Formats: sequence, C-alpha cells, structure tokens
Amino acid sequence: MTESLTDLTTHLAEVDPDVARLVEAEGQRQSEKIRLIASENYVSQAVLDASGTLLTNKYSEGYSGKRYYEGQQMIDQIETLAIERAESLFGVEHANVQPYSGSPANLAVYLAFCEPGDTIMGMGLPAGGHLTHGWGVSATGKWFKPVRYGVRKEDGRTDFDEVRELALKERPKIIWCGGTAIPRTIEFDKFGEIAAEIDAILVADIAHIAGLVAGGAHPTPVGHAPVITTTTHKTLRGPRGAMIMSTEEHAKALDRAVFPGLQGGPHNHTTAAIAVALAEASTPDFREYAAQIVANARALAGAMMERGFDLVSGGTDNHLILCDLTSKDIGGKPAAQAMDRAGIELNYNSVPFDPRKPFDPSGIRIGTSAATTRGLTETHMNDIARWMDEAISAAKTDDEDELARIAAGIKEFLEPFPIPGWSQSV
Ligand code: DSN
Repeated sequence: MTESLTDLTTHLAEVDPDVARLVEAEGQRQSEKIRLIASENYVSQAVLDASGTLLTNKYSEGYSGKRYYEGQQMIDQIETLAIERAESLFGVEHANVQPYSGSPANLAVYLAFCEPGDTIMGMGLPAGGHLTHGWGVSATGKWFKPVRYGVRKEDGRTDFDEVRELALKERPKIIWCGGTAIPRTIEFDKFGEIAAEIDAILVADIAHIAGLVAGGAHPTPVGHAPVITTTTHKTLRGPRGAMIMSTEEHAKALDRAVFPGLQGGPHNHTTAAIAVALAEASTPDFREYAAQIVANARALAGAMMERGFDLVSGGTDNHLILCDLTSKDIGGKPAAQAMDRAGIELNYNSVPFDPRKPFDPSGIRIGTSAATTRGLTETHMNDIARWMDEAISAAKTDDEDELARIAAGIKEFLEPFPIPGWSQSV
C-alpha cells in the first residue's frame, strides 16, 4: 500500500494498486469465461454506478419519514422510489427493500411469524430447497422444527400428494416454496391451496426466478403466497440485496422484523441500485431478456441431452438446469473444477436422492441468465454443450492441454459479447 492512502480524493488505482489489480483481474476473468452459475448475472453500468455512490456514507435506521438519524432528505426519496417500483413491477401491496441479502430476508420472515420451536415446512436442500428453508446446519433448522418435502424419484417433480399429507399431519406455521436448484415451474397455486387448508402462511422464495416473474416468463406467486422473498441479483439483475414483498396484512410484522428485529441501517447505495434495477426490469427489453433466458436454457438442455447428459426432470422450464453426472462417470466437483479451467464457470451441486456428500456431489447446476445478458442466444447453446462434454472427457484423462485449448476457444468466442462494467484497459 502506498503513502497516498492518506489522500482521500485519490482514485483506487493509485491509492491501493494491490486491490485495483485484483479488481481488474476479476473483470478480465469474468469477461473471458462463460458464466453459467445459475445465481449470478452481470449488472448494468447504471446499477454499478448507483452501487458505488457516496450513499454508502449514510446511516438511515428506520423507514422513510421515521428514522433515527437526521439528514434523510434524499435517502427517504430513494427508498420510497425503490419500494414503489417493486410494488408496481411485481403487483404487490407492500415491499421492504432493506434486507441485506436472501438469508437475512428469510430470517426476517421467521421472526415475523414464528416462535422458536415452531414447526415450519420447506423443500429439502438435496431436492432443490434453500438452507434457510429449515435445513439442519442453518439456524432455521436448529431453532425451528423443520418438516421437509422432496421431489418424486421418477421425474424430479414436486409430489403435491406428499406435500399435502405432510402439511396436514405436521401443521407447520409457514410453508416455503421455491429454492435454489429447481429446474421446473413452481406451482404456486397448488402450494397456496395446501397452505390455506391448514391456515399456514405460504412464503414464496423467488430469489432465482424473480427476473423471470418480473419479465412474464414464469407465473407470479402474487395471489397465492401472501409473503414473497427474493434476492435482487440473480435473474432480476440488480445489486447484491434482497426484498420482502407481501400483502398489506403482513406489512407491519415484516417491517418490524427487518428493523429493528434483525438489522441496523439499510445499505442505501444498494437501495439506490435496487431502484435502478427495478426500473430496468420494467422495460419491454427486460421482458425480451427474460424470455430469452428461458429459450436459451431450453436450447442448452436439449443440446446437453443429445450428448447424453442426464438432466433432473428431463429438462427445464426456467433459467436453470440440474445435471446428474453419474452416467458420465465423473463427480460434480471434479467436473466443475475442470470446466472452470476450460473457461466454463458453474457449480457442483447435489441432485435429488444423491448418494454422495454435498461437498462432493453427483451433479452440476447450470443457469443461462448471465450468458443471456451478454447476448448469447439459442444458436450458441450447442457450442456450450459441446465444450462441456469435451471438458469432462479431458478431465477424465487429466488432459490439461485440451482444457487450455477449450479455454482459448471460449475466450475468442466471447470477444464479440462484452460484459457491462469492464473493458480491456490497454
Ligand atoms: N447461493 C445461492 C445460490 O447459488 O443459489 C443461494 O443462496
């Protein structure tokens, strides 16, 4: 670090070349690889601009018009703008844009409606649910009594007879639907009927599909789930953050749970960036984007199946593909690591009924939202499936030269598809 660190007006590259170099290298890395991590995306320059503002300097505990610090003239307007845009885009009565991310948003839901020890119900992690839906290692699985539903072995789909039977027997206070590795449409109406039968609150966690819901490429939970949580950075393509949306009936309880229940001051720079992302997601362009994400995922799933990849549920309805690599005779982790060396970035993932451990599972998870942001379309998906297949074959024979050859090909292929927010600096 240099002495100029004491000069508070000097830019990063001069003040801290170590951090600047790593940020630059990360830009290069993001630019040169095909990003297929289902929960990641590339935000717009405008979202990046808002994230990097001096709004980060401000404390704003409380809500618009009722804060614990002075100087909220602009912050109140920004947060109100974000709330109004969320309410209008998703068609909800209430939105809270303060949760720091998805897990704190989900924790706030528990705080609003449950007491420690209450029964709660969600999809099990190996079936595609999220840690915060009551999985054992999460606080939500320790502090509440979790009941878990899964998917059918035959077709990888939710078994609503099982969900209903469990719900009637265990009578959970809240039921979660949604998750992190669900390649099929979430049937909010069916979950809503079951929740109504036992007077439970249905909570839809739409973190993965929020952009698809906003863009009309996935059915909305509104009208079925009175409480909806989402992160803002996946298909919705905003900054790292989260929102809780609800009917007016639950607004106060949820607001109180977020602040003062769980959090202190909201991250105002993130709130501004969420507002920008929500405006972007309200445009006709974003509707086209959402439809293209799904078209790309379907095309990629088709191309993968032609190459003998075994997909959970036999395909996808959304942005996400879950692939069991058992038939390819390789674990998810070595395959994901080899693909990363080959310029394809994704994550290893458990598959339903996985006999292997979560840290060394049988599958990989793939998503098309980031690649679609770069402008890739159905015509490119066959190449991606081929590169994945080639990388797996190379991994099995420890052929590092072949992985490097694929990486070089992908780098060249991606040159006409720049990422927002970064450009080669020479
Ligand atoms: N880590 C997120 C995902 O990848 O789906 C969920 O927390």
